Amino acid sequence: MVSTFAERPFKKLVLFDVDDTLTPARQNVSLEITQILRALRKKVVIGVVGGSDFVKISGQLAVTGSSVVEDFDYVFAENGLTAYKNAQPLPSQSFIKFIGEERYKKLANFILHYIADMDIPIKRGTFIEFRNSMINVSPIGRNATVQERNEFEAYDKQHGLRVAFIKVLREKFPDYGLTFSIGGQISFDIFPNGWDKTYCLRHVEDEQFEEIHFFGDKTYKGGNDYEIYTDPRTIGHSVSSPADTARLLKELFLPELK
Ligand code: M1P
Repeated sequence: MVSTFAERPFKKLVLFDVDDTLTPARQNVSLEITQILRALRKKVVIGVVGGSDFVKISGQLAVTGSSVVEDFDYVFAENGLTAYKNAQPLPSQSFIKFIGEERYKKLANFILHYIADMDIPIKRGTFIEFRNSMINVSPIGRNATVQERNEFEAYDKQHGLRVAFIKVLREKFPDYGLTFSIGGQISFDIFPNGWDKTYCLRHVEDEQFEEIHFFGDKTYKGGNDYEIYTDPRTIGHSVSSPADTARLLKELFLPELK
């Protein structure tokens, strides 16, 4: 088989989560990380796999004027349900087709009632974000500002709102075949079982990489990096921030930059 990436000296793929791995949460990538990724791409194949949709991932990573699909060999948005290889789109999947209109309506109605009954310090707007391959549910609402996000995250750490919400949803909809995953600060994602970040690995099988590395911060059980981090097909690296990712990349792949 002729590899698409024959010019790279190592037949390895390095995949990255976005928030708190390549960028601060919901913010843009730094010049330092961009330069490290460029150096890394001369040696190995690189990809990004995020829970957010393509527009958001693109906004966070395409800050130097170029496009995210040109800066990464693989771009996997919504866990790889929206995917690009060499800037070309790969087949995608639909949440609503999987779940069906009637069952979705029951789920959405229950979620909105539950949020209406939640007594939290503030609420904003967009409590359910409907995406191609998942829905994202936020008790405060997705229109929260950065400051409001940080406050909600701290409040939730104390009160366990999202964990309790997910427990109720699991009990109420046991036969829906859904996974509930906390990936960020103010929300959680709901998608069909198996449509977690390991989904993206099917898109890279044909290249037969010798190693697939994954860097992520939410690698604990229940975090949205857990499944791909623990998958036998990957070598998982748990990081705490973009600075930690940079440090580890230099140690493992780029000793010349140390
Ligand atoms: O990428 C991680 C998560 O980022 C966002 O989460 P939040 O808005 O709660 O910080 C969302 O896009 C979520 O879907 C995603 O998993």
